[in-house]
Amino acid sequence: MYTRRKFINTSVLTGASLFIAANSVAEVISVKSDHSSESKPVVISTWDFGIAANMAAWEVLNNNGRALDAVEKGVRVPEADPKNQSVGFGGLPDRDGKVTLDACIMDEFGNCGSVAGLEQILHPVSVARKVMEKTPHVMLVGDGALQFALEQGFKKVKLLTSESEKAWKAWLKKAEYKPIINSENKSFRPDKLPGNQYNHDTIGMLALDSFGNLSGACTTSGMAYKMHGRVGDSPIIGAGLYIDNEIGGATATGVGEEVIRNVGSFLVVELMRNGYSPADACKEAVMRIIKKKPENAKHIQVSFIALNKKGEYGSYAIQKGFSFAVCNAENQELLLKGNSYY
Ligand code: SD4
Repeated sequence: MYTRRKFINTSVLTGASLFIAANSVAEVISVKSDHSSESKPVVISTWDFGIAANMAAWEVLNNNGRALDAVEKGVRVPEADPKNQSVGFGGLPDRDGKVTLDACIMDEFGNCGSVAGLEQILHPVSVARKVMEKTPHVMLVGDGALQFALEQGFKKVKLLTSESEKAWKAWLKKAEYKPIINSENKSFRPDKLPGNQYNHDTIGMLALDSFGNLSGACTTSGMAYKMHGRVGDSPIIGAGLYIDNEIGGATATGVGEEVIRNVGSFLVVELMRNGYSPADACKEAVMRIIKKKPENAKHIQVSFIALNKKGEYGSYAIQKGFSFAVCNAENQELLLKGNSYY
């Protein structure tokens, strides 16, 4: 079992590729494409912060736990991290200064739960799971979601950190809603903005457990400075996340409106049903978005990751700089650089 961090450029089709992730041990790794060989259990998740989240999920998977428990445990890590300004605690607020959270979860039986516009609760994914398990509904929003969370014993917390409040106050000076391309590539990031606020957004996680069952979760504070009440793709089953235990799962990050318009994650799973590999399915879903609005697509980021029933995985993004983390018995801290259109 290896625990050293690895960073692979999956755009290289043959031969060895060498990448050095910050504070990590460099390794030379040979990869053939954006798919893995078959393996289970396995967990994958979006962006660099997926490494820490995967490791929490791995504790469950490695003890023959259920994929559903793994994804919930995994995404709670970035939800609780105040330094991460795109998920949960410390998330950037909407234009009115309110941190509103969106999350969903889906299991191997097609059960799912979701919350949108939830305020003052640290772990929206766990509220989403309660919606799934304790109500006859799939989705609760706003005050109703908060009321339900409190009834279930969740406690109110202040989600707006001083750093995120400072960033919002700086934004208020111009108050222009201009989503900035999410990327781990620093060249996309305006220099003057504080913190790491535009590095990445949203954790989407997919897991295949040792019983061969799939589950997924997705959680976010949504697009920074959105209108109060705006809901993105992340809590919408079929858009931000979809699981079909016969086929595979997919999840999305990026400009949620485009993902919703194309029912992105459902599309990726259906493409896999029709024989596409996870990477090719993600690519086709991204191409659908680009084809519909080529001019718009130049300026936005959308990325998908997918995992199939065999444990093969892949990703595709509009813009470069998308990364996703993979954790299995061979590697606990693998970071893959996703292929992209631009
Ligand atoms: C949303 N998809 O609210 C989320 C945010 C995101 O990169 O992932 N941004 O639209």
